[in-house]
Amino acid sequence: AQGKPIVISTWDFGVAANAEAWKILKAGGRALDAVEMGARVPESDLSNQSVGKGGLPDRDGIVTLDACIMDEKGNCGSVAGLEDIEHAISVARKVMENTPHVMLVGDGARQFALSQGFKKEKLLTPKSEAAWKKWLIKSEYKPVINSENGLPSMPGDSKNHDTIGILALDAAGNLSGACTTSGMAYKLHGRVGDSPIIGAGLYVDNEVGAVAATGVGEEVVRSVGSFLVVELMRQGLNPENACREAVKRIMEKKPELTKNIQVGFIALNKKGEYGAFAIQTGFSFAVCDNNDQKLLVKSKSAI
Ligand code: SD4
Repeated sequence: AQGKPIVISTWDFGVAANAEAWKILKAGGRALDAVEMGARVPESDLSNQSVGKGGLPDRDGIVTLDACIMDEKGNCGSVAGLEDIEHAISVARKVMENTPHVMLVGDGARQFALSQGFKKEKLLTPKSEAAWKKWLIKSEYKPVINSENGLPSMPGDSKNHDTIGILALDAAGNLSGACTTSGMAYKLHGRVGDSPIIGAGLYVDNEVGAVAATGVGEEVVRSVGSFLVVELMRQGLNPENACREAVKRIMEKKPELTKNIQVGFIALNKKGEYGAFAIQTGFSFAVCDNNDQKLLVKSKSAI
């Protein structure tokens, strides 16, 4: 499939995010606005415990958000370890547009958000607090492979989700991307994943394509994953093969570790062709264009 406009997003909740982004794209709007508005959907959705409000906390019980955004001109903005603010992606956009910087962290990011008019909110919901208290009993840090269809975080919680990465190509032919998450549940306080790191969790090159990552962020940071996938597309690989090659490199470095973790990439090129690849099966991603709104699930295919 190919064409424009088009928007693709990670995981099942990408469907709802795409629907919001599509409102902007179908009206001829800018990819940057589309990805921001799309990313805000799971940020406010309390039913997922991995993005924005309602996200699972770190091991000290504090919800800290990581997010970044990048536009067609190579402008980017990012926040890491952001507390008390629901829409990390919109704060990242303000960093991009209203400061001379790319990245703000921790209390500085929070103060900046408040100065920009964002409201202070309690991000830890009773449901996530209960999950954390249950986790404290054993205190084992074991990232779930696909929280979409892997182990529930607590009884009765059949659906949990991961990071949202969302990539769009607008009617004008411009690419943008956004990535937002509460990070790995029960991480050390102060841990930053791949999602707010330009080149790791997200990369956009308007000449070539856009890429976002999900899964265990440490492996994505180590491989500068999203930048790598963009560069592989520049060398001529189609989006799926570029994602496959990046996954393969991660697996080859650590064959033992990668048996038990998930890392996945989604990619969209300048022509509107898209693809994805992940270490483990069950990686879902959502696609929305003029023809269709669909959810695709990657089954295991050869590396
Ligand atoms: C992180 N990449 O903080 C994120 C989490 C994630 O599927 O995507 N989980 O490492």
